[in-house]
Amino acid sequence: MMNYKEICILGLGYIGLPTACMFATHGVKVHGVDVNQDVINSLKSGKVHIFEPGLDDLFRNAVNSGNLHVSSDVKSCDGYIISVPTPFKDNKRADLGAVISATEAITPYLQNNNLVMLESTSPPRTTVDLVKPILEKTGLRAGYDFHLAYSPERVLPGQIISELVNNPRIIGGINHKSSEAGKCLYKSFVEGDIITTTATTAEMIKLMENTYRDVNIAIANEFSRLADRFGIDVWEAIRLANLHPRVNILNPGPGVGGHCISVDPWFLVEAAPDISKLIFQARNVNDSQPIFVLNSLKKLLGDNLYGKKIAILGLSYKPEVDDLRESPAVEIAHLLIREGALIKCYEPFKSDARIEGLTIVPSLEQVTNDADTIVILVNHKQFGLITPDNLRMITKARLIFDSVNCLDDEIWKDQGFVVHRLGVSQQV
Ligand code: SAJ
Repeated sequence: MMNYKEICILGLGYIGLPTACMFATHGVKVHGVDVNQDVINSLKSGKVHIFEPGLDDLFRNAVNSGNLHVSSDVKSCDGYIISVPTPFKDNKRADLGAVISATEAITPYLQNNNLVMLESTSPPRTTVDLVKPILEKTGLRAGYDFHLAYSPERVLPGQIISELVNNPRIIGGINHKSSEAGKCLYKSFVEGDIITTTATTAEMIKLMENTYRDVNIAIANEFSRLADRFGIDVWEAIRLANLHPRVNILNPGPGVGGHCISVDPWFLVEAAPDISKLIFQARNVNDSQPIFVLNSLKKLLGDNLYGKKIAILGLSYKPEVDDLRESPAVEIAHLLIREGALIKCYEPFKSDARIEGLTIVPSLEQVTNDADTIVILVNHKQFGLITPDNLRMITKARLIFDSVNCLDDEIWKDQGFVVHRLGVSQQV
């Protein structure tokens, strides 16, 4: 069986970098490659360019082990892992440009017995229909001369380090030998089960997982709208419904963001629009949840938001991360600006963020000091810990819209504040 002594990881982002560090700290020499020179410069100077709990330490250990090197150029190795982004274009079609360039960058170095592993989330058949033909231009045959497989990354941002090691890992080879080669590579650090299947099944599994979650969040978001209409508290209703042994409704919120769940279902819709209507509808429900937040705010503040001073708490796409990609909170901030509201934003996990058109300040004091209304858009733990006493000292605002159910409105009411929660009708 193949022994992978040195591998090249193309793409040093949220998945590629932790994966590179993991291999390096488990005795595999890793040559990490990124096309972004700023990323390479930052890593070379010892600085990790993304926030993920535990990653700084893991990176330091990887560098100290002497097994991790980073560079802008690919080099000859035993194995290659492609871990580049697959965003979608404006027309909701997958942008596979980075996968194509990364695959092309490998071809000059590809040799007999090498393994090429795609990790980027991709539409079904990408490994066999797109990656394989590019690699075979070398004259080497996939599955015979070299191994080719797809392995979805399934780690949850915020828990990447432990999930990389402990989650079950799916390896989909284009044939049995390729699956076994992939298994051999990942067993250097994966402690969860490593299960083999075909490349296209592995691609589909990844898309099914995230689509399943998206559809389930969509039903929770739709429930929040129905609850608002019928005069009930959606959070209480969900909590009680979930007492049923076979029901587990997820949390409604301001929408679904991030680079995975709000993107991946489109890959299925793109590939087979005639038979993915439910997935399409769920995407639309989640994508329109920021408008529901806006309309809920209008119910509270009046239709005309012009000149209203609003403090936005939270811009990241979900709690406890610094990632603003596809964030519904950012979208809501833009919607409020379009309505003429005067807004300031605070994101504790990325206080130096810059987004065109938004005023982002680095503290709770600064975001609330001249606000009339406070809008909480991300369930960061620290927002749930804010007390009426804290706020009273720093702002005259007494009206709070809580889109994530992090405040107890009864407690705040007793302290002279009015808290409205998303999906809780104002006629309760
Ligand atoms: N959200 C809700 N309600 C919920 C749960 C989440 O509105 O009850 C929102 C979040 O606030 C966020 C979005 O959904 O905006 C997505 O967050 P998430 O925590 O559900 O997922 P991601 O995108 O951070 O990570 C997902 C994970 N997939 C699944 O849980 C099926 C992760 O395991 C994948 O590795 C990752 O996508 C990925 O890279 O594909």
